[in-house]
Amino acid sequence: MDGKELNMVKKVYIIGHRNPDTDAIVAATAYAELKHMLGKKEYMAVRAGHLSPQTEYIFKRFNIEPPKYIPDLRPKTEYYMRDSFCTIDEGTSLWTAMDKLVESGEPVISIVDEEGHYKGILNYNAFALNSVKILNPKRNDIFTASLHLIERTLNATPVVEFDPDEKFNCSIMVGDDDVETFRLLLEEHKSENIIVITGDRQDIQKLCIEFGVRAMIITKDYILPKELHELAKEKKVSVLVGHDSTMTTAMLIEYSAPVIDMADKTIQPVHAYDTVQKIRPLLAQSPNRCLPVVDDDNKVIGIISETDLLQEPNIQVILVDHNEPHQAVEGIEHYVIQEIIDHHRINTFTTRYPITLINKPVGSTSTIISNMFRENRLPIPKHIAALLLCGILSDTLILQSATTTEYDVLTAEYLSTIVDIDIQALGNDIIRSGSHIGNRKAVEVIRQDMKDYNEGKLKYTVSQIEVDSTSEILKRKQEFLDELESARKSAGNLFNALLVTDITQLSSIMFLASDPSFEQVVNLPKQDEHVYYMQNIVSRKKQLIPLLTDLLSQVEQ
Ligand SMILES: [Mn+2]
Repeated sequence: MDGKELNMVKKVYIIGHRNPDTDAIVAATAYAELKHMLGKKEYMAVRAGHLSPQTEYIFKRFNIEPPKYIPDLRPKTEYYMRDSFCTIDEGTSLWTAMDKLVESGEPVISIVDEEGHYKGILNYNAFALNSVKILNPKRNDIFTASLHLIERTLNATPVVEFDPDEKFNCSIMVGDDDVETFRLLLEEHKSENIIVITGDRQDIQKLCIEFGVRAMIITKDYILPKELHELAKEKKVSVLVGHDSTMTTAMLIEYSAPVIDMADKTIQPVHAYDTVQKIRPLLAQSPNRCLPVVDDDNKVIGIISETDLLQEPNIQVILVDHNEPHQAVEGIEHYVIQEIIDHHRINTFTTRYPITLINKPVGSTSTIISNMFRENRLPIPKHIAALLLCGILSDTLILQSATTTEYDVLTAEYLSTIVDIDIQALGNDIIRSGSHIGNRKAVEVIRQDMKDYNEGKLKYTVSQIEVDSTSEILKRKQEFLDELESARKSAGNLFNALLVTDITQLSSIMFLASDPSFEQVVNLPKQDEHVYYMQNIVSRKKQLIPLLTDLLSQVEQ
């Protein structure tokens, strides 16, 4: 497989703007449902911010799970790692493990315990280094193994066997001396777990069994005589019979050590949630520029190398209800954007690939999504129709805002027949659910529906809230102005504004915290110090933003 295939797109996030309003959240939810109905399961609605009180009310009312919250899309390990990888159980013999390492073609294999927890890595460096230490003939051939591991490495058959899984330190000896000389040698190593490799020398075989060595390995398929077989059972001496010659057996047996003894246990794995920025230097320092990836439980779930970071990430995105980069979730520039579905002015990204860009001058993104169901000849499920209707009514102030088109009205009527709820009644419920300022902090109200804008080098924000009456917020005027001013200063903006729309009057007031260079060109009727009256203005994007853009052109840059 090449890298492209390995990093196949696993998930496509459908996501609205930061500080999402109802339209952004329901459009994402409904569009993901449409994709699922078309058999595309990899699409998933997510949200780039907290639910506003209105959106929360709607999801609760229709008993629907809101999209998952994603605080940012900064590149993370899980978006680049490969999840096709092999691991080796820590008890596997070094011989089998090396075989697997060579076969995998990877520079590194993770060693895990029975439950898949990370224990260390096997790579060629660790093998070479530990070979010098462990397979060193000066160390008297002492290494750890078990009879089972030896059997598997040598392909040997046990004829008499005791405690095959017990791990012990072995001293290997080759029984090729004269019997008396060999007896002295055995005496010398009496305290150790001796494993003797021997051929068809029955005198040596008998000596070893009587002496009570830990195990005896008979080479070249020689047969153990019946009486020695009985004696071995009696003396509890294990006997294995292998196919190879003494020389090959002596060499292979040392590869029976469990692989964990040859592992590099100093290498720390990376976490799936680690940012690419964090793991880049770790990869650069790692012996093979390649590291295992673990989950919260320290279980190995993938592998990542420096080359993987050069591939496209395995997630892509669809943007709904916005197209300006600074309104999108942080980190968006790292991903392929498949589609943009929106109803705002175009001030958008350049893309690397052709994309589906649907932008219609209608009252809500929900209107566009509703009609995509119809274009695909798919029935709109009742709960999705309810969400989409709320999206339209919320964005158009119950079909009254200047952005409302005939298309929105017809779509809302169509949806209301599916949901079987009166448009005006539902509209009143949802507008009211979002309009209570009550005891909420000014900062919370301002951030709930705040959008960032750029005009050349000038930056500003406009927040909006819909209310039953402006008197409550006017009583707390100073608190709101102070909050706008401190947010403006910390962001280095020209101004931060809050549009307070009175849904009973279909007019607004605007709180403005501004640099004097802008406020002096604002020629709107003043209702109070830094508070302007905006007759008949209810739409931020269609009425207020063009007006502000005009005023901005008069500011000396
Ligand atoms: Mn919208």
